[in-house]
Amino acid sequence: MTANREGMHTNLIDGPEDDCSSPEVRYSVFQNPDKSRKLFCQDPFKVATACLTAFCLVLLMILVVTSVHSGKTRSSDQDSQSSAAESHMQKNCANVSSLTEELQAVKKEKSELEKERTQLKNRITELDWKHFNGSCYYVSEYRRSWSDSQAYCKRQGGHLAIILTAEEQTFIWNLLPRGYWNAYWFGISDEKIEEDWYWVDGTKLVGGFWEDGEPNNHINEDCGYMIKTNVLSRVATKSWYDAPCYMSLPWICEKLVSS
Ligand SMILES: *[C@@H]1O[C@H](CO)[C@@H](O)[C@H](O)[C@H]1NC(C)=O
Ligand SMILES: *[C@@H]1O[C@H](CO)[C@@H](O)[C@H](O)[C@H]1NC(C)=O
Ligand SMILES: [Ca+2]
Repeated sequence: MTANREGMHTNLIDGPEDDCSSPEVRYSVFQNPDKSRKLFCQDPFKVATACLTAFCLVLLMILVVTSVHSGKTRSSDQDSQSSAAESHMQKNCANVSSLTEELQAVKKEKSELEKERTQLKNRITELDWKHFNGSCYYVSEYRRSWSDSQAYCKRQGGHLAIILTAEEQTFIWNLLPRGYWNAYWFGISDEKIEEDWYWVDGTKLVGGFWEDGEPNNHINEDCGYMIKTNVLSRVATKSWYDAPCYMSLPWICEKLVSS
């Protein structure tokens, strides 16, 4: 078998009987095209090379065609992808605009609810105002400085309470809860001129319901408050003290009854 192969090999290379067998001829083919006839019958390498070249060309063409085709396919994939992305974007835009509308509606509803809440709050606040002789009085639950308390009362359409009669003083005092030292700002101060007490409406104090020994300006005290303690012997008409205006205390507002 080996011998046989070797024989074939020898045959192929040497070419047995024809004149193609000369090595000179074989290798001169490349340099001399005139000897084409001889070339043709001759070299099996040549034929193989030609075949391989042809085959290669075909392969190359197939490759090119395939790659062009697949390129096209890919770009059409990209097209469909991008159009899908586009429609997705359109959907999202539609979503955004519908959400924007919804947001607008919710905002409107929110502002209406806030309005309603304010009205309800006002009505509840109205219930906190107690009526006496043409005025309504409000006792706060929170604490503020004297001027912040006055600002609060002003926002409610009133002012810190101005107390002109013993009946009015007693009515207000009866609204207050008892406590260890329950103190409430009302509308009097001597901030401008020491010991010249004025009401918040600019009128001068006449008389008043001070505790004995008050006001004493003990630690530069320019604002008036009244107390209602746990001591039952204390009375409404001797309940006023002075205190530093920056102190945080609850307060009493007064406003005219609106007819
Ligand atoms: C938003 O888009 C998604 C799909 O993209 C859809 O299911 C949903 O219902 C849309 N929402 C609105 C509010 O349009
Ligand atoms: C009731 O109000 C009027 C008008 O403000 C006032 O003149 C009068 O003194 C007040 N009466 C009492 C008891 O406070
Ligand atoms: Ca004072």
